[in-house]
Amino acid sequence: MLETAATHGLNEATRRSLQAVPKELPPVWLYDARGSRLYDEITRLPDYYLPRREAEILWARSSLISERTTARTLVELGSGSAPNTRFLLDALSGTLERYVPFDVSEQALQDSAEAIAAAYPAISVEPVVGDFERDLGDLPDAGPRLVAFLGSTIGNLYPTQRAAFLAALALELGDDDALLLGVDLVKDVGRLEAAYDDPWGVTEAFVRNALRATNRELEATFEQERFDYDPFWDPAHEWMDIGLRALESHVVSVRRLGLELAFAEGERLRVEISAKFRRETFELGLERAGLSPEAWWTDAADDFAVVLAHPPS
Ligand code: AVJ
Repeated sequence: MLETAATHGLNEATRRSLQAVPKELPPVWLYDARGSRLYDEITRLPDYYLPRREAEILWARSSLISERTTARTLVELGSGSAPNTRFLLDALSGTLERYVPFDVSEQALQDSAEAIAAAYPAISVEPVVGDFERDLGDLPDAGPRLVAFLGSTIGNLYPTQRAAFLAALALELGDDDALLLGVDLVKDVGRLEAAYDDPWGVTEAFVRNALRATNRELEATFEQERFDYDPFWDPAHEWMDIGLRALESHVVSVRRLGLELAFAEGERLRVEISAKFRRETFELGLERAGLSPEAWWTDAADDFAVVLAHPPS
């Protein structure tokens, strides 16, 4: 693979994560073409309630969102295959001219861009391949813009990363732009753990796919049989800690990074966190980033929230 500025950034982030304690892989490795397909399968699992709760909220609130934002451009960060975006595209049909899906997975992006372009011929679909933590400067500027970040993907970020990301976004947004966030809420531990450990092994296959991707792209030598799938709820941080645990002590090399990684028996490799939120602290975080929370909508069961925020005028 050719080393571009983008892969260089990812490679260096991967090096830092693998040398951290605990060892970690950046979650971006989850979303190659196969990983994006597996994630689509996750969204249909009975215990993975997130997309359905978000759909319930968007279904009820999208016309209000449309009235309040009158968006001409809809930017969607981490769009993936973007099933819930259609609620927004439908509701915004009176003002919307352009849809800009933004994702790291080129394949998922192309597939969803084509599907949306076919279903919404009046809208110009302008996909951007990028990492929302690095490439926010590349967004088109025809306002009013609505920037949507759905599915609780923001839960993948650590608190400091989240703060930096929201602050960077606040600087990008103009007076008539708005931000729409989907966030998963703290709830019963049993339900959270069930959402990340299904009996069919789809979630496990999705997480293990990060090892396949790094083996392929970084010439790493991870062996699946030497790791167990190990997701758990971390009550102190209020996030799901999702990763793998080494079954025996062994060494993994990551040739393209020049790393030899020694795993002890029982040592973990974290692949992602999935933070869960509470209203008060989440809104405080928005304000600290320079954003004004304007609406907090939840589903009937209070499982999930959709948040509308503006840059302060
Ligand atoms: C795509 C980050 C929202 O955290 O729920 C699902 C990823 N990982 N099952 C989540 C995921 C395992 C998902 N996000």
